[in-house]
Amino acid sequence: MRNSLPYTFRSGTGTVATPVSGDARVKLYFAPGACSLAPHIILREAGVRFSLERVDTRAKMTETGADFLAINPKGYVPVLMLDDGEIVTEGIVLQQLIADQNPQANLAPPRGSKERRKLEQWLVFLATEVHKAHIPLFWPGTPESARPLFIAKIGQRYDLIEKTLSDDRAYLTGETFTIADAYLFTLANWAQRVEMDLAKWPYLERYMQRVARRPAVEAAFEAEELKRPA
Ligand SMILES: N[C@@H](CCC(=O)N[C@@H](CS)C(=O)NCC(=O)O)C(=O)O
Repeated sequence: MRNSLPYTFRSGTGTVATPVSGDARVKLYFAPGACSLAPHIILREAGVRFSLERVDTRAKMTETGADFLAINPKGYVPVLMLDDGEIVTEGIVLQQLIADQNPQANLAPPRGSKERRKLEQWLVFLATEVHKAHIPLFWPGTPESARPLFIAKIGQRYDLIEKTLSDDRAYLTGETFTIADAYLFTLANWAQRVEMDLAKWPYLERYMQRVARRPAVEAAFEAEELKRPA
């Protein structure tokens, strides 16, 4: 069945929870290569101590046998469990929380600033226009005839991103890597999976290579047992 296992980009061998630090204060529930890769990269960029727990989003079970719906009734990753047990869901909320709690990492401008509003617009654009446009492509029941429509819509969004990157900026909002870059990288990394060729967007393609070389990204790929991007 086509794309019946949307987020297992490479079958992982790990079957136990993956402690990243012996003194982890927070836990990220993730599925390999899914949108949870964005907060995973951000946690590493921010130097946060955290642990990982893999989720089977179809079976709604975690790798330790926990009922995932009891952790997040919405049934999807990412989920961040804070050190006091608070459960936080919704990717762009997690991303901003990690950035705001670790301002030294410079992953988001201060709240209320003009620069922050620009970043927030990118985050919402990525969540609602790019991320969500991919989801039907992962559903096993999506008719073949509908796939080109979704792919064309994602392509339109990449056209805009390409135009933004075409002034040779290193990252989406300029020369500084932000949480929006972790998110865009995670989403555009699905291109092969949904049979899109990023060569059509050369600035985006080069951007992907640039972000892939960041140590935090390499470490996140290794921890999620993902195949390294080309
Ligand atoms: N609104 C959520 C959507 C998260 C989402 O789409 N998660 C996907 C992985 S990328 C998932 O876990 N899907 C499994 C499911 O919905 O059953 C967010 O932005 O965090």
